[in-house]
Amino acid sequence: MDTRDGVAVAGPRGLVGSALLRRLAADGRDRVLPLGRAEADLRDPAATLRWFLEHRPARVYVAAAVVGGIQANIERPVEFLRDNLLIATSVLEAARAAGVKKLLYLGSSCIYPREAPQPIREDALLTGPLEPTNEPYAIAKIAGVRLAQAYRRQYGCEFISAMPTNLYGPGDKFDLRTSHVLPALIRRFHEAGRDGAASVTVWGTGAPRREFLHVDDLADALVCLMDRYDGDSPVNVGTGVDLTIAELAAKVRDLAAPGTRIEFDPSRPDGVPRKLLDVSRLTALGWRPRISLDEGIRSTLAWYRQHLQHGQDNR
Ligand code: GFB
Repeated sequence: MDTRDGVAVAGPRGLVGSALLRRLAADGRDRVLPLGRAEADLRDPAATLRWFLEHRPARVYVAAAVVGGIQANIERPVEFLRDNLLIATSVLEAARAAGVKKLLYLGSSCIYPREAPQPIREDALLTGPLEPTNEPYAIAKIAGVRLAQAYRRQYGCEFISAMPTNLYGPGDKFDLRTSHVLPALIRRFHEAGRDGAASVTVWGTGAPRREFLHVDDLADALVCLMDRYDGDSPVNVGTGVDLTIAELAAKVRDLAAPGTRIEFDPSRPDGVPRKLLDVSRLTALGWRPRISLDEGIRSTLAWYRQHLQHGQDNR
């Protein structure tokens, strides 16, 4: 019997994977097969292939990756480059060998050139030098995207890839040293409110612009792409709207610790000056984000506070 009726989520316990599990469970259409560290070490091609041959999923979302904020990228370049390369090579090859019908590989908006024209179109890939603070991660993700395209061309595999913008939401990492900016701000302002601190220090100049997408909107977009898209080009996933880090900090402050003064620490890296995606390819498929940034920050702050209360802070 061909049991290829399930959908595998590689990286089911991360920010993206856990959102995908929620989205797929709500859908109820598919048998969902979590593929995390407990199931197989995805850096190991033989272990990964064994899992695929045993479970034979019909479709696969590749959300497994070593990820982190600007500081983690600077401190651990080997894991960001090596582990992400290994994950891409072993999962895509196992999916081909096991006859997976469709696979969606997750890239990232940071794979585009640092000076790419804004909003960034998919065809800006590899047209210029990368942002140095995340080059190892970007190189691994570019290799993954190119590998998905190579499997399409050489083997006719239905492998596609998506480029999400900066993500946030429940289940994120709130470690101040290694997290992305939004969870770090939520934690800093929450703690400032709790301790009655007069000010909060935000890294960099506050001038860089970023686009933020709630991870539940991302999961919805990925399901849409899995259902409706089959092409060689990666597809950007974002809201099409950005703001400065200073504006973002003010939003979090107003919700978590109104009245707190914001100070900037320009000795910390700013990273890429702007990173706004052109999302016209995705919106042409009829997809739109549903969660506004204000609503998303409010619900993520509530999630953080609730999980702190239960002693499950992600430190
Ligand atoms: O989210 P973030 O670490 O990643 O930083 P990138 C975004 C901006 O927020 C930078 C500033 O300009 C930071 O200097 N920032 C301000 C802070 N305060 C903080 C803070 O407390 N923590 C952090 N982390 N940032 C990442 C890549 O780049 O984008 C990853 O390094 C990934 O590989 C991700 O691709 C989507 O947007 O600069």
